[in-house]
Amino acid sequence: MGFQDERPGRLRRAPENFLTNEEIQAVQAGRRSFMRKAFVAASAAMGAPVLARAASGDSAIMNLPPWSTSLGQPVAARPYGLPSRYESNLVRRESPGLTRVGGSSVSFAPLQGLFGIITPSGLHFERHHQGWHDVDPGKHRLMINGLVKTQAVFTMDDLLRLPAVSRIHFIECGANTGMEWGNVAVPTVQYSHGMLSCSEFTGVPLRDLLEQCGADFKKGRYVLAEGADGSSMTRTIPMELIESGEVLVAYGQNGEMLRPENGYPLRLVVPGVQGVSWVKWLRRIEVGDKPWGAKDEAVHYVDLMPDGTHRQYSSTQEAKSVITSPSGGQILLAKGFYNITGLAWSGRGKIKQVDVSIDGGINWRRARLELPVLSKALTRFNVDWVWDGKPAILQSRAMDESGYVQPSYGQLRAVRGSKSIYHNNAIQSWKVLESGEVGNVQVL
Ligand SMILES: Nc1nc2c(c(=O)[nH]1)N[C@H]1C(S)=C(S)[C@@H](COP(=O)(O)O)O[C@H]1N2
Ligand SMILES: [Mo]
Repeated sequence: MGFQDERPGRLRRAPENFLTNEEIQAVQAGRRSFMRKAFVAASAAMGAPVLARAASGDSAIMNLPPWSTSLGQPVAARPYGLPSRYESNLVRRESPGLTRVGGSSVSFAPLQGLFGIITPSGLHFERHHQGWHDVDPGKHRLMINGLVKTQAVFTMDDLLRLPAVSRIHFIECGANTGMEWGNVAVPTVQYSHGMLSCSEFTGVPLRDLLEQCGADFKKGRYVLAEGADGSSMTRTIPMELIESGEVLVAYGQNGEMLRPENGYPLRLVVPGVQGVSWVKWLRRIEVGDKPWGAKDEAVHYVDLMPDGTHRQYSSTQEAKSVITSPSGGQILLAKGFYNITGLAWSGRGKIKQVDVSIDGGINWRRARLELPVLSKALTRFNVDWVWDGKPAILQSRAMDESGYVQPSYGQLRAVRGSKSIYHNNAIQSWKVLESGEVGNVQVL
């Protein structure tokens, strides 16, 4: 559902769409009228305007546009499909607040404009410690060594011949929502929660490869995963996770090969565990009897606790949720019906319940969980809301099947203090002003 607004070449899909910086500036400068028309029509789409448009003979339905009576593009015009040119605003973005050092960079997924639970591969967030590469799959190898009977080197062809599984899982960087620890309150859900994506991954269970090599599962309780890029990305993965069969050596993402930015041709998929363990451009797996204490686990991705100690090896992403629309940077220009929608996820299994509050956590209502609800995958929730035009604070709170409930900032800080960067799963609040503008606020 969408409609053309007065500017040529622009399609609005309110209220999910995210305003461009120019639009936000225009609104802040008080030039609201040019936007008002578009937003009123969309946000009241379920009411009188829909009927009025029919009665008055809306020219967009009465008159056929020229393309309706002419020849369309041939299939050959696009051997590989692309989004409509009207969707050019829905892109990954780099946070203006984050410095980029060489190839070390982050791009955030535009959660405010996505539907369902699968992230389109071209909008999957990116986190590279040393830039990305488009690796020749014919030359890529995976070595398995350490506490194994026979060391092995697999080509991509070898791996593609083995029995494969496909599973839908979320990946979240441990640093997602990190700015909020310092109450920086970045403006949009893209920047506050966009280091999060969910795909169908296809590959071979790492357990099967280790069995094939005769791994010593008794002594070898840890596995090192090493990437081939310049960042020397290495992470220790506990053997229990691998024995469960969940950890995949994956080459597929959403039905095609991985994208280069996401580790083509091979990455580790470690469901429920923070993104850094999902080693991209995977080239070596070593079985060992103790954790390696590599830089990316001993020094990075650690949590500074209130008593001054560092919590290392945090791995499971605890239950978390966020309302993606209405969310920061969006504007409601008319009272009336809105579909509050968002995402919930847990590294411990399935989401069991999501509650939504429109008054900053005083009253809670249960949201509808949309199917499928999968273990360690994003779950879409929706709840009906009729905005009365008064200020409101929108929040969502997830509970997973282990009974864990997503904490408020007060509860999280009581345990974790406020010096952390990583692993922030607190309840997010979006404040709706009387003007309809939605912004990021922190509620304890
Ligand atoms: N080889 C390698 N693997 C890597 C990284 C990297 O820089 N190099 N970044 C890690 C981090 S910190 C995250 S959050 C995820 C991001 O995966 P994505 O870029 O596919 O979203 O990859 C992880 N795997
Ligand atoms: Mo990360």
